[in-house]
Amino acid sequence: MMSPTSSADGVWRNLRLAPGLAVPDVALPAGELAAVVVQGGMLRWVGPTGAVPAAHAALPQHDGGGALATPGLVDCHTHLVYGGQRANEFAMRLAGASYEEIAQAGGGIVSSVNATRTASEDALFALAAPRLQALLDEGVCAIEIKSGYGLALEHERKQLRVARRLGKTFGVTVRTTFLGAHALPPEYAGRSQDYINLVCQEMLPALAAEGLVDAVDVFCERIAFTLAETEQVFRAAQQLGLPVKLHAEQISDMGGSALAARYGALSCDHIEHLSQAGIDAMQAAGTVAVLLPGAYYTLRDTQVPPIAQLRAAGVPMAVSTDHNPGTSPCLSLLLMANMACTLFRLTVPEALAGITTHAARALGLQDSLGLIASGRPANFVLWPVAEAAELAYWFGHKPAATIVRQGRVANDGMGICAAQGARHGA
Ligand code: DI6
Ligand code: FE
Repeated sequence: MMSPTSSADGVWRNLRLAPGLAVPDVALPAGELAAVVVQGGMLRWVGPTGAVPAAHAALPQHDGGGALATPGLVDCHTHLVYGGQRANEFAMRLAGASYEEIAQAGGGIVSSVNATRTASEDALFALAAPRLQALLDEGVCAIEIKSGYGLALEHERKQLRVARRLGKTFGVTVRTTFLGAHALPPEYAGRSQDYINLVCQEMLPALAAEGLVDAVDVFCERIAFTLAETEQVFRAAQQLGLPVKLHAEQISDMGGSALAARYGALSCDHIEHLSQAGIDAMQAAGTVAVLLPGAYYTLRDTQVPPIAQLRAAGVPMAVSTDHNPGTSPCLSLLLMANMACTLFRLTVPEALAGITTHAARALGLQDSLGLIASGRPANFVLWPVAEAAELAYWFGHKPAATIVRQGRVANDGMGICAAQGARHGA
C-alpha cells in the first residue's frame, strides 16, 4: 500500500519560497533562489542558494530547478474514520430534502454511526487508508482526525485507535479529537443530558487515560447539542487539561464561538453565522477561525462566513476539508483553497496560509508545522508551478509535487531526487 520513502537529508537548492510561508535564516535578495538544508530529518538552514554554509557541502545536493516551495499542507478538521458512505443522502438532497430534514428522519450522522459500529477496527483502517493516501498525495503532512461516529465508548475508542494507527503506518502527524458529542445516539433519544453525562464522566476520561485524545470537540447546534451541554463537555476537557475546539454557528448563531473562546479554544469551525461578539471573543482568545467551504458547497449554503470582519479583527483563518461522509466527501485540500477564494473571497495568500500556517495553529502545532523555518521537522512540498496563485487557481488537478514529510521523501513527483542520482539513506 505504501510507497517506499528515503531520507530527505541534503541541500535542496534553487527553490522559490512561497511568500509569507517561510522564515529564512539569511535574508533573500529579491529574485534570488533559496535553499533549504535538511539534516537528521530537521530543517537546519533556510536562505539564498548562493550562501549555503560550507559545512553542508558533503550532504546530498538536490536541484529544485526553480520549483515553488511551501510548507507541508495541514488539514486541521476531518472526520476521516467511518464506515459506509452516504451517497443516498446526496440523492435525497437533489430531490429537495434538507440536511436537517434528513437528520431528523434518522439519516445523517446516525446512519454513519450504525455503519461505524458494525465495522471492525481493521475494516475502518482499510476504509480510511486510501482516503488518507489521497490527501497525502497532494502534500498533506499533518491531519486532524475526529471521532464522533461511534458515540459509545468502545466504538469511539475504535475510531481513535485507527486514527493513531494511520499516523504511525503512513508517517504523518495525526492529531486526534474526541467528538463524542457529535450527535445523540439512538439509544439515548430524549435523554440528551444522560448522554452528555456519559461523555463527560466515562467516555472522555477513559479515552484520555488511554492516550487517545489530543483535543475535544462538540457539535453545538440546534440539531445537535446546546450551549449548556457544550460547556459541560468543555469543563470535563479542562479538568483533564485537554484543549477544546467547536463546530460552531454552522446553521444558526448559538453563541458557541464566544463560549469556546472563553475556554481558550484552539479553533471554532464552520462559523457561517458567527456574530461580531463571537469574532471579538475569538480575537481576544487567539482562537483560529476554521473555514470549511466543502460543507458550505455540499449543503448549497448561502450564508458566507464573515470574512471581512474576521480579517479586520485579525483572527487567523484556516481552511480545511472537513472530510466526512455527509456534508463534505472531499479529499482535496487544494480544492478547498480554491473554494475558499472563489466562494468566500479569501485572497490567495490567505488561502495558502489557511492550509499551512493557520491550520497548524488550529492544532496547537504552530511551533513545529506550517512554516518553512530552521529548527522544525522537515515537512515541505515542491510544486511545478510558476506562481503560488496556481495552487488555488487550478481545480480538479493534482500537481506532480515532490513531497518531504517527517524528514522523508514521501513522493518525488517532480523527479528531483531521481534526476540527481543523489545519495540517499535507506
Ligand atoms: N459538522 C459537519 O460538517 C459534520 N459534522 C458536523 O458536526 C457532518 C457530519 C455528517 O453529516 O456525517
Ligand atoms: Fe466537521
